[in-house]
Amino acid sequence: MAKRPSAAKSVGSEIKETSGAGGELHQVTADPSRWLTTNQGLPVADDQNSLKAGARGPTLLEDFHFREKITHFDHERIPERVVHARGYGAHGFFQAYAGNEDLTKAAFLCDSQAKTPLFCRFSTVAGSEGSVDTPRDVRGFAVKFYTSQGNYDLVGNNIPVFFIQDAIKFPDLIHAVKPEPDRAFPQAASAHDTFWDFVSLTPESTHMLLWAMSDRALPRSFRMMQGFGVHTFRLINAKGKATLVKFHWRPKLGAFSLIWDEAVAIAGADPDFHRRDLWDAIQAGDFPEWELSVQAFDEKQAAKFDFDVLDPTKLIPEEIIPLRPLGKMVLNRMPDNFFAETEQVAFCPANIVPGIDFSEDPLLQGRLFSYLDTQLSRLGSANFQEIPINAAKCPWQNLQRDGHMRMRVDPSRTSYEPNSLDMTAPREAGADGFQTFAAPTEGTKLRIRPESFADHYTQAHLFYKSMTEPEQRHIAAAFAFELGKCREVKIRTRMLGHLQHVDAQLAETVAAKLGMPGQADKITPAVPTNLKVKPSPALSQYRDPPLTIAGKKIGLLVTDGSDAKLIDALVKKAKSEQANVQIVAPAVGGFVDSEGVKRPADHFLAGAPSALFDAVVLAPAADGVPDLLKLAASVDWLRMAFAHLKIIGHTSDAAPLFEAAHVDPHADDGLVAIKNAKVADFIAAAKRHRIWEREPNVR
Ligand code: HDE
Repeated sequence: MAKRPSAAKSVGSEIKETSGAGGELHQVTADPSRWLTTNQGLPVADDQNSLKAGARGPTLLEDFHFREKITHFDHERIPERVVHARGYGAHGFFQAYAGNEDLTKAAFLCDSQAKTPLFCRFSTVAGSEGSVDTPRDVRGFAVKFYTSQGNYDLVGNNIPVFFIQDAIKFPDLIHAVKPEPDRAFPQAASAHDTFWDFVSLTPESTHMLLWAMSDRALPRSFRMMQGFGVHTFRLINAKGKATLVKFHWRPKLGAFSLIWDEAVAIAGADPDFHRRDLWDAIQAGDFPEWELSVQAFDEKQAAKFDFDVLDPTKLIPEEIIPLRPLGKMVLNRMPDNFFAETEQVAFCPANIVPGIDFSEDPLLQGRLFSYLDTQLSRLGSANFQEIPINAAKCPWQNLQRDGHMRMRVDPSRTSYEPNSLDMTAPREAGADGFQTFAAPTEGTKLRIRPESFADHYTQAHLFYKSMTEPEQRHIAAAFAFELGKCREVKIRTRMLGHLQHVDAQLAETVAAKLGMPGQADKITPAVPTNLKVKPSPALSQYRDPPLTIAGKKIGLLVTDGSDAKLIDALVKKAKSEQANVQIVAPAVGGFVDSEGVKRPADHFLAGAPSALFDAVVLAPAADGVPDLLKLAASVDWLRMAFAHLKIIGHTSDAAPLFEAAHVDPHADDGLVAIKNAKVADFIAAAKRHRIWEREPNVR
């Protein structure tokens, strides 16, 4: 055992500043040359046994070390977020492109030389902190920029619209989707009566429901997810000119999704699928990137749209207002401590900088209140902004004082303004500070929804119409699944009534899948659907997907005797395309390849269903196949890869597995024979991601 220094030397712990593009955070380093101490710095002699009255006697109250240790443990948990409880974050930076000054004076969007540190947290909405990563759900996409003018938080989602138009309905929406309060289930699922009861009585949610039932609610990876600011915001330039904008994040790897059956399998095989994916990528130096863009428009253009830009259930088709790139975000460092950073980070849409301003969207207006309020109870003190992950990285000073857990020591005699005693006290910045854009407002107090928010179906129709056939199939299947989980018939018939106004064919398909044709309620919309609305092809994920396997995982099934040349060729080729090969062997101890070399495995077969991979290769040795055939997991591996429409590479020795799984190795061009370790055809095919044409035959 290492010799420790004298007790006198071991008192206290060292504070070190960690650096990195993610910024500076206070981090306490564990120093192996120092003793374990109490919180007071007292070296602890024995951390194995509590202090007792006699070897078999009761523990003594005097045992201050035991009491301190257990008391701290008893208070280790804080309330989880009321929504977005399950999340995962990373540090990174933002770098603006040159030439944004016509739109905004925000320093971090104008200085193309600066790398602004940031922290980004992705989340599911409905589930608890301990729920799984892959439920059908909206994903949060929140970014805190530590800018030179203060923290700016862009707190968005991976879907560009929302369920409700007014923040006053948010508690109702969330109460409806969370586990039903009497029975406390289902967890992390919208497929239950109370959710569908609420949304079917809230027609404004129809557009968002189409998105939530689409593959967007099943992202393949945080790294392959778009983000949206949802509301209309304002950008203000140095001349005081305002431009209305919608924010968009686009992932460099492209936007990809899981298939529902796959998401269900993953939930069991790897509940941390998305966290692990982000962790693995960043630890491997494979830093994910997103481009930040805006759709920029003015009030005149807004007035011409056939929807209201203040209505958060509406989007602006990119074909009408194209995306204008502003800069890029790179995530390049995982937090050192999940609780200190990811759990304690507090985002707030009201955290704003000069050059950006709000709009009058009533959902946004409500959010401006809610976040600070919820954080006061979640983080327990008005001083939560002093926690390193929340603290501004530019200097900050004001006259707020005291409160629970105040860390900052303000030395001044005065903490009021105006004062004549301390001329160094902080003063207002005037024109150099944040100035609210002088937007005109109306004068009468009203509890009312504007008429311009009344069309609840046209954009739902627009979305459905803009999807490819497989995307439409998935939407119909998701509605049927979720409504199928509702016990109340009246909820199903009411929802079918709404779907008739979205799209007749969708309504019919869902009714048929539910075995309820002709049972839709008659619903008279306030504004009839404009069926002539022009589709927006940009809304589809699959119409024009990037042909790439960058950032993806290939599962390679091997046995003892598998071809060493093939394995090496696949790993090399995949690497050249920025993809990753993971070896799946019958046992985790590894396997001996055709050249007699013992190699490690990344997974054992029973623990790694093919759902975990984007594409698979079956390369067992002929001798290994009889044993593989005895394992249900190996037949399932192939059967599921086929059912999940994956690209499947195979050697001729794998033929008996195909027979056992009832999969025709020539069924379509997603099944690629690999001969003589030549893997180029397989990799080329894998860039297609999935074979959609296969789907009608397998589902
Ligand atoms: Fe949130 N939301 N939200 N939300 N939201 C929270 O704040 C709220 C909405 C979003 O990773 C809470 O600190 C209201 C839209 C994200 O920590 C809470 C309304 C969008 C996150 C809250 C909305 C979001 C939250 C819970 C309707 C996309 C997670 C914990 C008016 C544009 C941030 C917390 C993180 C979290 C309120 C609707 C995004 C309660 C009242 C629309 C990404 O304050």
